[in-house]
Amino acid sequence: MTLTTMTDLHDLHDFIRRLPKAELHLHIEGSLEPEMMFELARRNGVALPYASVDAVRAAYDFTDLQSFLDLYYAGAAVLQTEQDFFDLTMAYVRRAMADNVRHAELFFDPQTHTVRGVPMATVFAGIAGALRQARADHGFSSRMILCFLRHLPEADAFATLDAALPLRTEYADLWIGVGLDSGEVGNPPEKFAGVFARARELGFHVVAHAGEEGPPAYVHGALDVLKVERIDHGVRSEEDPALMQRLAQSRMPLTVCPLSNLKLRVVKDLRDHNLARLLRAGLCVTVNSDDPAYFGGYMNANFVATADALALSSKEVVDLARNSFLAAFVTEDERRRWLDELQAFSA
Ligand code: ES4
Ligand code: ZN
Repeated sequence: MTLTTMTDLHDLHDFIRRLPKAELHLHIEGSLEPEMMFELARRNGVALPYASVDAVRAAYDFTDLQSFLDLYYAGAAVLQTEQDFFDLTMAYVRRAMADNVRHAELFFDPQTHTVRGVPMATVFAGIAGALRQARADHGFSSRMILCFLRHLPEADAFATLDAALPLRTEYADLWIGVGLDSGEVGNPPEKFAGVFARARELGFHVVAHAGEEGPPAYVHGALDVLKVERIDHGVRSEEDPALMQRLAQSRMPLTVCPLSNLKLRVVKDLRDHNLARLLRAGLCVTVNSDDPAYFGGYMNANFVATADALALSSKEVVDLARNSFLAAFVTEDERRRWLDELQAFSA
């Protein structure tokens, strides 16, 4: 590498770090760092099947989505009190702010917690408490998206929505949408047609994971049956040219998570990732961290690794950040403010 290209890369990395951006695909339970896992296990008297923080990190050698989910659900068992959810969320917000994330939409999985006897109200209070404090103290903007676990029956999703609805008024400033996550293959969007119709009638925004490990048909299903407003991941859409046309024409946002796709072996090398091709085909692509404590990096790590592996231009990096604000579930005033900031930054 020549000295000039090294300087250019350093400049691009610095540019990425300072770039204002939004994160739209983040599972708050996936931001549980091993250090906090140990701290909460100690605080709550929970036994962990690991001898040390290093042993936890060593276990993060995944072969596919399910091999990750097994550890992710086990790790979440240390989350018990409102303070635990508060601390988890505040730790994420600090990392996000350090990466110049202006706005974050947090996925949370209530079923992972209610099944262990943690009340729905405890989960909401802890996460929302931290997000409200971050807004008051730092002007950090956020929203919450309740995700249904797709490996469980639709009836469980209905019960989860019913259990959360009494809290809607109290958290109206934050809880604005529902999503669909967990093991994709064998659990197509159509399984959740009823509960998504109900959520839409209630005025919630709707998103779903589709085309991460599942086929393009699941992306079609999420669009046609669930009527989602964004596709989470969606990288396998590239296998279906008609779907690519449709996504480009509608500017349907895709919340792509490059380091997640690498860690879960959706791609075997970041240089094989199709993010740049999707972007260059006119799709509304965004970059996100998914489960940063498990996949090796928060927002800027995802941006930097992707820009390097795919030789993204500074214009493309700005396009990715602009897409994140365009795809956010915020007021037009908020959107305008961030787009103006981005414009001024990149001028
Ligand atoms: C997830 Cl990467 C991913 N895919 C599907 N469901 C999830 N839950 C947490 N991370
Ligand atoms: Zn995800």
